[in-house]
Amino acid sequence: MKLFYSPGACSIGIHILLEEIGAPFEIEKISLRDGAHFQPAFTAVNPKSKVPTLVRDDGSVLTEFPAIAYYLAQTNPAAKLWPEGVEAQARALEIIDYIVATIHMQGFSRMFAPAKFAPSDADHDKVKKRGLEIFEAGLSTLDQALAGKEYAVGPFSIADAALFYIEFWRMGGKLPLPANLAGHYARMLARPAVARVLQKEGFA
Ligand SMILES: N[C@@H](CCC(=O)N[C@@H](CS)C(=O)NCC(=O)O)C(=O)O
Repeated sequence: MKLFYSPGACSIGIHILLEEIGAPFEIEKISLRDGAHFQPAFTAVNPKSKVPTLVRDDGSVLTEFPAIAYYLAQTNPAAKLWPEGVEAQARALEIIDYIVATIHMQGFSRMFAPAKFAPSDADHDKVKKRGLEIFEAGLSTLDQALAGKEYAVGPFSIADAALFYIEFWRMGGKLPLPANLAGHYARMLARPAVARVLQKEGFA
């Protein structure tokens, strides 16, 4: 298996899941900053020009964070990445969808790619401001959901890998996290798999 990632992008969550599983895998850096995701060598693999992109052992390509996380969890049951019981499973999916579809796509994307939301440069500051509001409201909602919990829905699961990437973005910006997320982020940093990923992606 090979993961195409960009350092510190949302692909870091999938990278963590692969490290948690512990089976051999390859990684290939696609620097979003350098526009490598638009180069033919990568669009031939994923025409969506997005990371995470997973190429499986049979050569087939899987995209979209929730789909990749679900696939890895289901195909590696010993790693216990998929929560037990329908309630915890539904809650994990609820958190992942909120992170991907709302906090990331609606909030963070407005902050980092305002041109996708407003063609005129004159509107970009407003778009970025709205993105930050959505991002912060999302963090606050998730902080409440994490109250009294070590991990998102019980033991470590795919939901925690998604949570980590938005926590990482916040701390990368050196802005504080709300208390429950700060505790979760610290627990994530203490996991050996997370430490290995941060080192491999050039953050340690
Ligand atoms: N919905 C996708 C989002 C993936 C995504 O937007 N990834 C970002 C990096 S965090 C990316 O590749 N952006 C490049 C671009 O949009 O040009 C998923 O869940 O995997």
